[in-house]
Amino acid sequence: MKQQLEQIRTTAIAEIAAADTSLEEIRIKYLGKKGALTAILRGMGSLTPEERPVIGAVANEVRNDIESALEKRGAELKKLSLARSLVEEKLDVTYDAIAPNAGHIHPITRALERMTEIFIDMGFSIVEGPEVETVGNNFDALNAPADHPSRDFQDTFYITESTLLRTQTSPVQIRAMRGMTPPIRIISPGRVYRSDVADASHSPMFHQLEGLVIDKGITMGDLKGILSKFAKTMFGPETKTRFRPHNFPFTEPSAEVDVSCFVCGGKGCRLCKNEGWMEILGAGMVHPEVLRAGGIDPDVYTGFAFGMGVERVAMVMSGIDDLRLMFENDARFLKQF
Ligand code: 2U9
Repeated sequence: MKQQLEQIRTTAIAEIAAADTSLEEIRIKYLGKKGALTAILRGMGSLTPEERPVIGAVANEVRNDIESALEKRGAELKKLSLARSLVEEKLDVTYDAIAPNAGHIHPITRALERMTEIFIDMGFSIVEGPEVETVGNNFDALNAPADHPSRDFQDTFYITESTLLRTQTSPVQIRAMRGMTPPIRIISPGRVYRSDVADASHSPMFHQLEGLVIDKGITMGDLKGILSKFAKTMFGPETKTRFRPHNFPFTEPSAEVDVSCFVCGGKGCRLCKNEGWMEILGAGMVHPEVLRAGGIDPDVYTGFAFGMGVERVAMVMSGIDDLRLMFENDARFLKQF
């Protein structure tokens, strides 16, 4: 039996030393429940009481030797495999990374968020309202004459005789005025609808951002200050603003507002079509009749209002000259932003 044990030790240790992969099979072969050493230990019952401690001690020794040989070879193999992987598995740090397929913020949303943020920073609050409006809020309260062309069913999407898809966000501000007492300082961003055929500069749905300030003693100077600050923050600190007289039913006096081209600084370039200026806004002092329609006494309060098309701002900011690109949602176009 002693000889058998010695034999097991020699062959096991030789096998372990030669092993170059997993040692688990060898461990089971010798030390497992049905292993060679276990089988011998089981046979010890047939030994004499004198032989038993002698053979027991040898068997323990053989087990310890096999275990430490397994441990030693295990550590060697681990080192070897690390060394091998360091040589074989070279990392190419110049390899092109696979970019995650992230979504993009749409240029219209981006422009709208930036514009809104600038007015929030100047102390304005956001008001929102329904896209389906009454003719009363959309036209009457805004002083649009009964025969004003914008009222024509060819220009406006009527739902019934007295309801329509709002053509501007001003009715939201009419609603707000009725529920507030001045000072009022609000902006109304949102979708508006006009019965236009889509082309490079028209779309039957587009976004507006309008603003309204009402208090005692508000003047055209306040309007100029706010819009010039907005233009400088939005388009760059060198941006100038230019007011040209215009006519809107809801403001008096009214103006169209141009900003100096932020690409050429006013010299003339492709973006501003050699004008040096870009029209982006309309504005004016709120008409007394509109104040009255909003429940505000025009003998006590004055106010200014302005409005701009968000798509127009998004287009000049991203140098795009066809509005349809904004709505086609071609991923190849959107991915550029
Ligand atoms: C109230 C009273 C007056 C909002 C205003 C404009 C001038 C304007 C256009 C810009 C381009 C519409 O999107 S666009 O086609 N808007 O020129 N909007 S003043 O005036 C108001 C608003 C609310 C109670």
